[in-house]
Amino acid sequence: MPDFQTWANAHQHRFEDVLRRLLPQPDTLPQRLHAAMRYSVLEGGKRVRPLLAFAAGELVDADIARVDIAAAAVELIHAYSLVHDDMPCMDNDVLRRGKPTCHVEYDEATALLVGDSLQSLAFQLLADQQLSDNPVRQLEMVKLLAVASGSRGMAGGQAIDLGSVGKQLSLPELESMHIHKTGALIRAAVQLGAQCGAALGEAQLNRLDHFGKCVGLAFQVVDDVLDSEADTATLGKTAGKDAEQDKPTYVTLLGVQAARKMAAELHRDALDALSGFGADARRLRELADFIVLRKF
Ligand code: GRG
Repeated sequence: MPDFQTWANAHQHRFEDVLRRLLPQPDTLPQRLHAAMRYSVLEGGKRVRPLLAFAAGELVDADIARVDIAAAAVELIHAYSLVHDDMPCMDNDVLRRGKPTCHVEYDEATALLVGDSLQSLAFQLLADQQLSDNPVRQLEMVKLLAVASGSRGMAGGQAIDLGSVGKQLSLPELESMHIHKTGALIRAAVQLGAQCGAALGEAQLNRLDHFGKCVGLAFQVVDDVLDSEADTATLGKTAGKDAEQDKPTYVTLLGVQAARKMAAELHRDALDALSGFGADARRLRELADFIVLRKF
Protein backbone atom coordinates (compact mmCIF):
# COMPACT_ATOMS: atom_id res chain seq x y z
CA MET A 1 0.00 0.00 0.00
CA PRO A 2 1.69 3.30 -1.09
CA ASP A 3 2.14 6.05 1.50
CA PHE A 4 -0.14 9.09 1.31
CA GLN A 5 2.27 11.31 -0.62
CA THR A 6 2.87 8.64 -3.26
CA TRP A 7 -0.88 7.98 -3.55
CA ALA A 8 -1.68 11.71 -3.83
CA ASN A 9 1.11 12.39 -6.37
CA ALA A 10 -0.01 9.49 -8.55
CA HIS A 11 -3.62 10.72 -8.57
CA GLN A 12 -2.60 14.37 -9.16
CA HIS A 13 -0.43 13.32 -12.09
CA ARG A 14 -3.05 11.05 -13.64
CA PHE A 15 -5.83 13.59 -13.05
CA GLU A 16 -3.87 16.27 -14.90
CA ASP A 17 -4.13 14.12 -18.04
CA VAL A 18 -7.85 13.63 -17.41
CA LEU A 19 -8.35 17.41 -17.25
CA ARG A 20 -6.22 17.96 -20.37
CA ARG A 21 -8.46 15.53 -22.22
CA LEU A 22 -11.77 16.90 -20.91
CA LEU A 23 -11.05 20.60 -21.44
CA PRO A 24 -11.60 22.02 -24.93
CA GLN A 25 -8.39 21.76 -26.95
CA PRO A 26 -6.50 25.04 -27.50
CA ASP A 27 -6.80 24.81 -31.29
CA THR A 28 -10.64 24.58 -31.10
CA LEU A 29 -12.53 27.81 -31.77
CA PRO A 30 -12.78 30.18 -29.96
CA GLN A 31 -9.09 29.55 -29.36
CA ARG A 32 -8.39 32.41 -26.95
CA LEU A 33 -11.23 31.41 -24.62
CA HIS A 34 -10.16 27.77 -24.68
CA ALA A 35 -6.54 28.70 -24.04
CA ALA A 36 -7.66 30.83 -21.07
CA MET A 37 -9.78 27.97 -19.69
CA ARG A 38 -6.80 25.62 -19.87
CA TYR A 39 -4.53 28.29 -18.35
CA SER A 40 -6.89 28.60 -15.38
CA VAL A 41 -7.31 24.89 -14.70
CA LEU A 42 -4.13 23.07 -15.71
CA GLU A 43 -0.85 22.79 -13.82
CA GLY A 44 -1.99 24.38 -10.64
CA GLY A 45 -3.47 23.87 -7.26
CA LYS A 46 -3.34 21.16 -4.69
CA ARG A 47 -6.33 19.30 -6.18
CA VAL A 48 -7.70 18.74 -2.68
CA ARG A 49 -11.29 18.38 -3.86
CA PRO A 50 -10.50 15.74 -6.52
CA LEU A 51 -8.36 13.85 -3.98
CA LEU A 52 -11.31 13.82 -1.59
CA ALA A 53 -13.50 12.42 -4.37
CA PHE A 54 -10.90 9.72 -5.15
CA ALA A 55 -10.60 8.81 -1.47
CA ALA A 56 -14.40 8.61 -1.07
CA GLY A 57 -14.53 6.55 -4.28
CA GLU A 58 -12.03 4.08 -2.81
CA LEU A 59 -14.26 3.69 0.21
CA VAL A 60 -17.08 2.36 -1.99
CA ASP A 61 -14.91 0.57 -4.54
CA ALA A 62 -15.99 2.95 -7.30
CA ASP A 63 -14.83 2.71 -10.90
CA ILE A 64 -11.99 5.24 -11.11
CA ALA A 65 -13.08 6.38 -14.60
CA ARG A 66 -16.39 7.49 -13.09
CA VAL A 67 -14.75 9.24 -10.16
CA ASP A 68 -12.46 11.07 -12.60
CA ILE A 69 -15.51 12.71 -14.17
CA ALA A 70 -17.10 13.64 -10.84
CA ALA A 71 -13.76 14.98 -9.56
CA ALA A 72 -13.24 16.97 -12.77
CA ALA A 73 -16.70 18.54 -12.46
CA VAL A 74 -15.93 19.69 -8.91
CA GLU A 75 -12.46 20.98 -9.86
CA LEU A 76 -13.88 22.95 -12.81
CA ILE A 77 -16.39 24.64 -10.50
CA HIS A 78 -13.56 25.39 -8.08
CA ALA A 79 -11.39 26.83 -10.87
CA TYR A 80 -14.28 29.00 -12.11
CA SER A 81 -14.79 30.34 -8.58
CA LEU A 82 -11.12 31.27 -8.31
CA VAL A 83 -11.12 33.05 -11.70
CA HIS A 84 -14.19 35.10 -10.79
CA ASP A 85 -13.05 35.71 -7.21
CA ASP A 86 -9.77 37.21 -8.48
CA MET A 87 -11.52 39.73 -10.74
CA PRO A 88 -11.48 43.45 -9.92
CA CYS A 89 -15.21 43.42 -9.04
CA MET A 90 -14.51 40.86 -6.27
CA ASP A 91 -11.16 40.22 -4.60
CA ASN A 92 -9.09 42.03 -7.24
CA ASP A 93 -5.97 39.88 -7.09
CA VAL A 94 -3.11 39.52 -9.53
CA LEU A 95 -1.55 36.24 -8.41
CA ARG A 96 -3.10 32.77 -8.30
CA ARG A 97 -1.38 29.40 -8.18
CA GLY A 98 1.97 31.16 -8.57
CA LYS A 99 1.07 32.87 -11.86
CA PRO A 100 -0.84 35.97 -13.04
CA THR A 101 -4.59 35.69 -12.52
CA CYS A 102 -6.75 34.99 -15.56
CA HIS A 103 -7.96 38.58 -16.05
CA VAL A 104 -4.36 39.85 -15.83
CA GLU A 105 -2.97 37.28 -18.27
CA TYR A 106 -5.95 37.67 -20.64
CA ASP A 107 -8.57 40.36 -19.88
CA GLU A 108 -11.65 40.84 -17.70
CA ALA A 109 -14.23 39.84 -20.29
CA THR A 110 -12.31 36.66 -21.04
CA ALA A 111 -12.03 35.84 -17.33
CA LEU A 112 -15.78 36.25 -16.96
CA LEU A 113 -16.38 33.88 -19.89
CA VAL A 114 -13.78 31.41 -18.59
CA GLY A 115 -15.70 31.11 -15.32
CA ASP A 116 -19.04 30.80 -17.11
CA SER A 117 -17.69 28.16 -19.51
CA LEU A 118 -15.97 26.11 -16.81
CA GLN A 119 -19.20 26.02 -14.85
CA SER A 120 -21.17 24.86 -17.89
CA LEU A 121 -18.55 22.25 -18.75
CA ALA A 122 -18.75 20.83 -15.21
CA PHE A 123 -22.46 20.11 -15.60
CA GLN A 124 -22.03 18.92 -19.17
CA LEU A 125 -19.60 16.27 -17.87
CA LEU A 126 -21.98 15.10 -15.16
CA ALA A 127 -24.80 14.77 -17.69
CA ASP A 128 -22.72 13.34 -20.54
CA GLN A 129 -21.00 10.36 -18.96
CA GLN A 130 -22.37 7.39 -17.07
CA LEU A 131 -21.45 7.83 -13.42
CA SER A 132 -23.90 5.43 -11.82
CA ASP A 133 -25.80 2.31 -12.87
CA ASN A 134 -28.89 4.05 -11.54
CA PRO A 135 -29.94 7.10 -13.64
CA VAL A 136 -31.95 8.56 -10.75
CA ARG A 137 -28.83 8.47 -8.59
CA GLN A 138 -26.88 10.21 -11.34
CA LEU A 139 -29.52 12.94 -11.55
CA GLU A 140 -29.15 13.39 -7.79
CA MET A 141 -25.43 13.94 -8.36
CA VAL A 142 -26.12 16.75 -10.84
CA LYS A 143 -28.47 18.36 -8.34
CA LEU A 144 -25.97 17.94 -5.51
CA LEU A 145 -23.28 19.87 -7.39
CA ALA A 146 -25.78 22.52 -8.53
CA VAL A 147 -26.93 23.18 -4.97
CA ALA A 148 -23.36 23.18 -3.62
CA SER A 149 -22.24 25.73 -6.24
CA GLY A 150 -25.23 28.04 -6.30
CA SER A 151 -26.78 30.73 -4.16
CA ARG A 152 -27.48 28.27 -1.33
CA GLY A 153 -23.88 27.09 -1.48
CA MET A 154 -20.59 28.53 -2.71
CA ALA A 155 -21.93 31.57 -4.61
CA GLY A 156 -24.17 32.45 -1.67
CA GLY A 157 -21.20 32.18 0.70
CA GLN A 158 -19.25 34.49 -1.59
CA ALA A 159 -22.14 37.01 -1.50
CA ILE A 160 -22.07 36.98 2.31
CA ASP A 161 -18.28 37.36 2.20
CA LEU A 162 -18.45 40.40 -0.10
CA GLY A 163 -21.05 41.95 2.18
CA SER A 164 -19.01 41.38 5.32
CA VAL A 165 -15.98 43.54 4.52
CA GLY A 166 -15.34 45.98 7.34
CA LYS A 167 -18.01 44.36 9.52
CA GLN A 168 -17.76 42.47 12.78
CA LEU A 169 -19.30 38.99 12.34
CA SER A 170 -20.16 36.66 15.20
CA LEU A 171 -18.52 33.23 15.20
CA PRO A 172 -21.75 31.49 14.03
CA GLU A 173 -22.09 34.05 11.20
CA LEU A 174 -18.49 33.50 10.13
CA GLU A 175 -18.98 29.75 10.32
CA SER A 176 -22.13 29.92 8.20
CA MET A 177 -20.34 32.04 5.60
CA HIS A 178 -17.49 29.55 5.29
CA ILE A 179 -19.67 26.45 5.40
CA HIS A 180 -21.22 27.86 2.24
CA LYS A 181 -18.31 29.57 0.51
CA THR A 182 -15.62 26.94 1.02
CA GLY A 183 -17.31 24.02 2.72
CA ALA A 184 -20.15 23.31 0.29
CA LEU A 185 -17.89 22.31 -2.60
CA ILE A 186 -15.54 20.27 -0.42
CA ARG A 187 -18.53 18.45 1.01
CA ALA A 188 -19.88 17.86 -2.50
CA ALA A 189 -16.52 16.39 -3.58
CA VAL A 190 -16.75 13.73 -0.86
CA GLN A 191 -20.37 12.95 -1.63
CA LEU A 192 -19.91 12.78 -5.39
CA GLY A 193 -16.93 10.43 -5.06
CA ALA A 194 -18.99 8.16 -2.84
CA GLN A 195 -21.99 8.27 -5.20
CA CYS A 196 -19.87 6.73 -7.98
CA GLY A 197 -19.65 3.38 -6.19
CA ALA A 198 -21.72 0.89 -4.22
CA ALA A 199 -24.64 2.60 -2.45
CA LEU A 200 -24.03 3.35 1.23
CA GLY A 201 -26.77 3.15 3.83
CA GLU A 202 -28.30 6.38 5.10
CA ALA A 203 -26.39 6.32 8.39
CA GLN A 204 -23.07 5.80 6.62
CA LEU A 205 -23.83 8.54 4.10
CA ASN A 206 -24.64 10.92 6.94
CA ARG A 207 -21.36 10.10 8.68
CA LEU A 208 -19.46 10.65 5.47
CA ASP A 209 -21.26 13.95 4.97
CA HIS A 210 -20.37 15.01 8.50
CA PHE A 211 -16.75 14.21 7.67
CA GLY A 212 -17.03 16.45 4.57
CA LYS A 213 -18.57 19.26 6.60
CA CYS A 214 -15.80 19.11 9.23
CA VAL A 215 -12.90 19.02 6.76
CA GLY A 216 -14.54 21.76 4.68
CA LEU A 217 -14.64 24.11 7.65
CA ALA A 218 -11.20 23.01 8.89
CA PHE A 219 -9.85 23.84 5.43
CA GLN A 220 -11.03 27.43 5.78
CA VAL A 221 -9.82 27.87 9.37
CA VAL A 222 -6.36 26.69 8.27
CA ASP A 223 -6.57 28.94 5.21
CA ASP A 224 -7.18 31.93 7.49
CA VAL A 225 -4.20 30.99 9.64
CA LEU A 226 -1.97 30.55 6.58
CA ASP A 227 -3.15 33.87 5.12
CA SER A 228 -1.95 35.57 8.30
CA GLU A 229 1.30 33.60 8.73
CA ALA A 230 2.64 32.23 5.44
CA ASP A 231 4.33 34.24 2.68
CA THR A 232 3.12 34.90 -0.86
CA ALA A 233 5.77 32.66 -2.47
CA THR A 234 4.73 29.67 -0.35
CA LEU A 235 1.00 30.19 -0.94
CA GLY A 236 1.25 31.05 -4.66
CA LYS A 237 -1.36 33.75 -3.97
CA THR A 238 -1.15 37.11 -2.25
CA ALA A 239 -0.69 36.56 1.50
CA GLY A 240 -2.19 38.88 4.12
CA LYS A 241 -5.16 39.88 1.97
CA ASP A 242 -7.77 39.30 4.66
CA ALA A 243 -6.24 41.85 7.02
CA GLU A 244 -5.52 44.25 4.15
CA GLN A 245 -9.17 44.11 3.05
CA ASP A 246 -10.50 44.23 6.61
CA LYS A 247 -12.27 40.87 6.22
CA PRO A 248 -13.53 38.97 9.24
CA THR A 249 -11.64 35.67 9.62
CA TYR A 250 -11.11 33.03 12.29
CA VAL A 251 -7.79 34.70 13.05
CA THR A 252 -9.25 38.19 13.49
CA LEU A 253 -12.14 36.80 15.53
CA LEU A 254 -10.34 34.23 17.68
CA GLY A 255 -6.60 34.87 17.31
CA VAL A 256 -4.12 32.40 15.80
CA GLN A 257 -3.91 30.08 18.81
CA ALA A 258 -7.66 29.60 19.17
CA ALA A 259 -8.06 29.26 15.40
CA ARG A 260 -5.47 26.45 15.41
CA LYS A 261 -7.31 24.82 18.31
CA MET A 262 -10.56 25.02 16.38
CA ALA A 263 -8.92 23.36 13.36
CA ALA A 264 -7.65 20.59 15.65
CA GLU A 265 -11.16 20.05 17.06
CA LEU A 266 -12.67 19.87 13.57
CA HIS A 267 -9.91 17.43 12.61
CA ARG A 268 -10.84 15.18 15.53
CA ASP A 269 -14.57 15.40 14.67
CA ALA A 270 -13.80 14.51 11.06
CA LEU A 271 -11.82 11.43 12.10
CA ASP A 272 -14.53 10.42 14.59
CA ALA A 273 -17.11 10.53 11.80
CA LEU A 274 -15.08 7.88 9.96
CA SER A 275 -14.63 5.60 12.96
CA GLY A 276 -17.14 3.02 11.70
CA PHE A 277 -15.53 2.69 8.26
CA GLY A 278 -12.35 0.68 8.89
CA ALA A 279 -9.30 0.49 6.65
CA ASP A 280 -11.10 1.50 3.44
CA ALA A 281 -11.35 5.07 4.78
CA ARG A 282 -7.56 5.35 5.16
CA ARG A 283 -7.12 7.95 2.39
CA LEU A 284 -9.97 10.09 3.74
CA ARG A 285 -8.28 10.08 7.16
CA GLU A 286 -4.96 11.02 5.59
CA LEU A 287 -6.60 13.84 3.65
CA ALA A 288 -8.09 15.20 6.86
CA ASP A 289 -4.54 15.18 8.29
CA PHE A 290 -3.20 16.94 5.21
CA ILE A 291 -5.91 19.61 5.22
CA VAL A 292 -5.23 20.55 8.82
CA LEU A 293 -1.44 20.19 8.88
CA ARG A 294 -0.67 21.70 5.45
CA LYS A 295 1.72 24.64 5.11
CA PHE A 296 0.39 26.00 1.78
C1 GRG B 1 -16.88 33.68 -7.32
C2 GRG B 1 -18.96 32.28 -7.03
C3 GRG B 1 -17.63 32.66 -6.57
C4 GRG B 1 -17.14 32.06 -5.48
C5 GRG B 1 -15.82 32.28 -4.97
C6 GRG B 1 -13.85 29.76 -3.61
C7 GRG B 1 -14.22 31.20 -3.61
C8 GRG B 1 -15.64 31.52 -3.73
C9 GRG B 1 -13.31 32.17 -3.58
C10 GRG B 1 -11.86 31.95 -3.58
C11 GRG B 1 -11.20 32.76 -2.54
C12 GRG B 1 -11.00 32.05 -1.28
C13 GRG B 1 -9.84 32.39 -0.46
C14 GRG B 1 -11.85 31.15 -0.93
C15 GRG B 1 -11.75 30.31 0.22
C16 GRG B 1 -11.60 28.94 -0.28
C17 GRG B 1 -10.23 28.69 -0.67
C18 GRG B 1 -9.22 28.64 0.36
C19 GRG B 1 -9.95 28.53 -1.94
C20 GRG B 1 -8.61 28.13 -2.41
O1 GRG B 1 -8.66 26.75 -2.47
P1 GRG B 1 -7.35 25.88 -2.58
O2 GRG B 1 -6.38 26.27 -1.51
O3 GRG B 1 -6.78 26.33 -3.97
O4 GRG B 1 -7.75 24.44 -2.63
P2 GRG B 1 -5.90 25.52 -5.02
O5 GRG B 1 -5.23 26.58 -5.83
O6 GRG B 1 -4.91 24.66 -4.25
O7 GRG B 1 -6.86 24.70 -5.82
